[in-house]
Amino acid sequence: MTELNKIALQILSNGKGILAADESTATMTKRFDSVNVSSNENNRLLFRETLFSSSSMKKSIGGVILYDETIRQKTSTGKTIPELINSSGSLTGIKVDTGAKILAGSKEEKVTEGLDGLRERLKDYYNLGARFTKWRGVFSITNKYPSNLSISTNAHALARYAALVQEAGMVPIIEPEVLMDGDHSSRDCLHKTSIIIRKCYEELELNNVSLEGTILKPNMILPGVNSLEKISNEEIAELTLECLRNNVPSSVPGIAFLSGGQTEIEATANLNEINIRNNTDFIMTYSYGRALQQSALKFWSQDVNNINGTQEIFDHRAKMCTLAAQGKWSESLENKK
Ligand code: 5MM
Repeated sequence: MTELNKIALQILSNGKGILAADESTATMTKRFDSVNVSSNENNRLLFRETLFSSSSMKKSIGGVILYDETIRQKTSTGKTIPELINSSGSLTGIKVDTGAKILAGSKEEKVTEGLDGLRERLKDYYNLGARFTKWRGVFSITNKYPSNLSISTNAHALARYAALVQEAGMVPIIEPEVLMDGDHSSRDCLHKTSIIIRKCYEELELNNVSLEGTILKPNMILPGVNSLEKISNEEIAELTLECLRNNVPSSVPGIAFLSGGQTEIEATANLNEINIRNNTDFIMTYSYGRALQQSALKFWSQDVNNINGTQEIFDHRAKMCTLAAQGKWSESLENKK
């Protein structure tokens, strides 16, 4: 087993998953605005420190993805944030892309940037305590998109990023996110997501990325939010498994889904169905942002000093996700707190 494979398994095994707390300041400000909390450095730290010191960190959170601001912050007790995360046996991750920008040549689409100077930034992040990283490529579905240009430029960037991250001794999370926006069908999502994932692995192999030291962070296969299609959690699980079984090389140790705008319960129920049916060798778990934090944020916004109450809400969500990552969740457990 290589060192990178060990790190990937440490993050994903035993029902653990990832807390995606890597919102850029702009996104965090949107989240705070929605609950009327001022988005300043102290409040962002307070909310995140509250989550990272919750008791569920030990059992449910194998890794936390941070944003640049957070990895450099210190907690109220003087520890660094990576020290706080490590103290519960969890690993520190860092978002290293610099965001999705307009793609020259297909101006309605985006390409994720951040390769310039990445080798040097990775050294810095490793020294700050990071052991895994994240880069997110974004794709939209319409009748003409994603274009081949967007698929190949984003896949190429993801692969160059991943090679640099492994060179720096860290595990790259490969996140090609197909957005839920639009009125496309679940079949269309299956078809387009499959093409994108295949292209990513073609580029990763070309760049000599060792797949057993990577984690895939994909979307689930869903109809667009404006589609009239009705689909059950079971069908979502089957389509998602079909996509991953057919397009992800078997040397990849694990898959950690993004929630992408699903509600907390939807994201949990779908993950549970995926695990009940998981007939692959991949670990199937979560790397949720909104689906782990939404209720906790709402509660916290009522009284930012109510640390215990906020942690209780977060602990419940994390526990539900851990059960779903083992196919042991049921809706009736949601009310037993
Ligand atoms: C946590 O949010 C990340 C987005 O950050 P920016 O838009 O500010 O760059 C995002 O990449 C996230 O890690 C994934 O999309 C998963 O989050 P969700 O909420 O989709 O589970």
